[in-house]
Amino acid sequence: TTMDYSTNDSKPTSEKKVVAVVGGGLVGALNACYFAKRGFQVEVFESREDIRQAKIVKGRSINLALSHRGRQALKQVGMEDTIVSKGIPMHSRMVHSLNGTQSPIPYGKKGQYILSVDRANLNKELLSAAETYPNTKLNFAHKLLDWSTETGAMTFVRAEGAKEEIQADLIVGCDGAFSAIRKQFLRQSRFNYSQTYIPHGYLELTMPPINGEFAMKPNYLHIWPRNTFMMIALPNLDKTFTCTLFMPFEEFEKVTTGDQVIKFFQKYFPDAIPLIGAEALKRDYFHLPAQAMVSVKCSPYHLGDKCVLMGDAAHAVVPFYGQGMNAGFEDCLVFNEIMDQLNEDFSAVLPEYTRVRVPDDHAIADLAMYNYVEMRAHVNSKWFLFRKYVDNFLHIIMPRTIIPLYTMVTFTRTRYHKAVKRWHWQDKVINQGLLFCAAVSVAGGSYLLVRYPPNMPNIPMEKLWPRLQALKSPF
Ligand code: FAD
Ligand code: EGU
Repeated sequence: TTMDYSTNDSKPTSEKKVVAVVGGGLVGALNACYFAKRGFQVEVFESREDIRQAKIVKGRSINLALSHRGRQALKQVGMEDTIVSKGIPMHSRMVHSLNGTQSPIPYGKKGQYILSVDRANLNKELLSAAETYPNTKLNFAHKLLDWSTETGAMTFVRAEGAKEEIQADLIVGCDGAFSAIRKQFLRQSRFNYSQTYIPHGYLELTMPPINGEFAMKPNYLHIWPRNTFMMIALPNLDKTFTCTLFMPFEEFEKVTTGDQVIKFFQKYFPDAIPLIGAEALKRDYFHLPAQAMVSVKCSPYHLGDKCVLMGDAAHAVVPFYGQGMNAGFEDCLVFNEIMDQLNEDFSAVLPEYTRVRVPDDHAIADLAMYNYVEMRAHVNSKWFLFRKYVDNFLHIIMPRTIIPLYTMVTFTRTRYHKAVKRWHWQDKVINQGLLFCAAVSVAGGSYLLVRYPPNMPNIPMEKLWPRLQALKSPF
């Protein structure tokens, strides 16, 4: 038999260091697989109970758009096929106009698509995958209270309120946008941090099947762009759609009765009323309050050789590019690549991870915020359709020169900051192209005028004057 010495799995587990992954959400669970695959002793600490046993999981979005970066990260731990097989491909957006017209706009070439995946299922599958490694232990109902930057000791509160102290060689903070691990970073000198709540909130509504079938075409990301208001719907395996309504909290506050909800939908999303159902809409709209959205940027992502942040803990982004989870998954993949390059030496890997990853995560945070501002400011359905047509058209006539930004972001692993740079460069090329076209038109037109002068009646000046006078006053 042949041995594969290229992997780092050769050391016996007992010699390997202990890695504590704090947070068993999407990124934490995936990270557990990555560290377990390398042979570390992995301990996952999650504040919630085991979601695989819990009945209903409250909290954020029900489904998410999974794209290339996320898939590549899943592939590396052998999870891509499992997840993709339970995802629903979305080949195009379906843009809903106010008058009910639906216009599809493909994401790319045939065979290029994103996937609608169920968040809870994805989380469960990743936790179970992590658990298949004998060197992984999942600790639920462990809420991190604080940790010591001196000793590295973490303090957890258990369900009954009892406290527990735990030590590890490396702490990986995957505890989301309101990270408790990050609190210690904030006390460090030269740590940069910014957090911005946007004025919009979001609300999720379920669109049930009609006669056992999807109420709208299933293989699309449905979108109702209405400037300040926006709705998005992603399909689920149970033939429902999850609609996410985005609008300013100020507007949410104005809608307080069932009748006002119907009035509001009649004005902005009339075609969705019969699909969601007027009665369900009146009820479900008030089921949960609108949720806030926050954008968090910070740097560095590491503290010495002891602790590193990944996923939303390092960079919460607003959901207007469908990249939060994808970027978080790519964090794990990039960290893993650096672990290969630098032989798992934490004192070298952690700073390198910060150096490589901060510019990219900051770039996607900025892009998502830019798209939020853009959509809110002037994106109605006509403008959205127009922009996407122009993007696709330019790409078709100059496939190598002009690549739409969302294509680089969604369907490639082009580093986010490189994608932004290229986007600016493409903008310059397009503008210069337009300027060139304008110049050619003017020059060509002038030439033709001189070469083929139009046959003008030759009127002497003294006869022209009275004519002009006549034009001015018809009386
Ligand atoms: P989380 O999913 O927040 O997980 C953090 C985990 O840590 C949780 O399980 C939590 O219980 C646990 N935890 C928290 N505090 C502690 C503590 N003190 N001790 C122990 N455990 C703790 N992304 C996409 O890629 N595509 C999309 O289409 C998309 N759509 C979105 C739509 C909306 C409306 C929103 C809000 C987000 C969307 N995202 C999307 C972003 C995506 O949800 C996040 O980026 C992703 O969930 C981040 O994963 P995470 O594991 O870093 O954080
Ligand atoms: C928001 C909420 C359409 C899931 C951005 C596109 C999103 C998703 C777009 C949510 C939009 C907006 C892109 C994808 C995706 C588009 C994208 C946004 C999934 C620029 C569950 N966005 N989202 N862009 O191009 O690249 O279709 O909640 F409306 S997937 Cl805001 Cl590709």
